[in-house]
Amino acid sequence: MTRGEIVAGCLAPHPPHLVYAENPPQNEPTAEGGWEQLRWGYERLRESLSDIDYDVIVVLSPHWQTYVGTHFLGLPHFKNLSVDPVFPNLFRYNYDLNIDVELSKQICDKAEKAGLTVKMMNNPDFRIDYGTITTGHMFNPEWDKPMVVISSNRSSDYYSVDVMQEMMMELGKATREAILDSGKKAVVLASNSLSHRHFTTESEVPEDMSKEHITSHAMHLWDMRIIEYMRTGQSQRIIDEMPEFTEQAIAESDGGGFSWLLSTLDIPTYPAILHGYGTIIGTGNAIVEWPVYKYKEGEN
Ligand code: 2X7
Ligand code: FE2
Repeated sequence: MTRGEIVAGCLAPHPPHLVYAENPPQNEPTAEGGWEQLRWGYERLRESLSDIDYDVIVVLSPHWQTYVGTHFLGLPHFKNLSVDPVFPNLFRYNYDLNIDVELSKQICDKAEKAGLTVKMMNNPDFRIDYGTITTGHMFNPEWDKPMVVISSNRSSDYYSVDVMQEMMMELGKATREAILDSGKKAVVLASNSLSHRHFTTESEVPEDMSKEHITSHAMHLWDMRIIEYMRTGQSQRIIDEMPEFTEQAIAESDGGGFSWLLSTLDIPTYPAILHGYGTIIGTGNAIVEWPVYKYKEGEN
């Protein structure tokens, strides 16, 4: 069998406002636009990968929170209504999602062999979280590729960011090895915002962009620092500073996706492409692509 490969990795944030502002037929509420900088960023990401061939999208979402180990969606098909618990006024999305169960199981088995606690999620009535769906929609609005969906084991809450990161580095290695063994071509997505301190009240018109800005200068400085590391191939510095970043910027990297992503990519030293940055209710969000396809992945 030919060796599989990771063709690209992306930071692909999931504020439901992005889907709301797009007005797709699957979402019930309607908007007058908003958050264009980020939505154009997703357009650029999709365009950048439009000629790249791949079989499966692998995503880790911080809003599927599991406290005993890492879980994987384990049935071929999920169809239901997903409602954001905080923003039901913005996100009521009818999803229809296909899962690559074979690859999910392969990653799950590799992770178990590495000593992680894992579980396949086989409940057909399980509601998929809005993080997975928003990232899934913004990355691939046609929903024409199967996905592997990985939960966020909340070890940063239960232990610490350092313990979380160690576990996510292992999960990333297991994910990578399973993809290479599978013979498939995969895109890996970490679904998370950067700085995550948000406003506590919503403006009357949620898409009123005159109200949108970062919550503080300190959050801005952290976001720019991490973006600069990504753009200059300094992934190891991100890993090294992850505990401080996560704690000081209340970053959504607490869910483990960012550490997992960098580990699946083998801590890349080449520059990532920044497709867009913008704030959503004060949080910092970057759309970033690591173009692995330019660097001959899978030949090692
Ligand atoms: O889940 C989110 C998020 N990460 C950031 C901003 C707004 C809403 O939801
Ligand atoms: Fe979130």
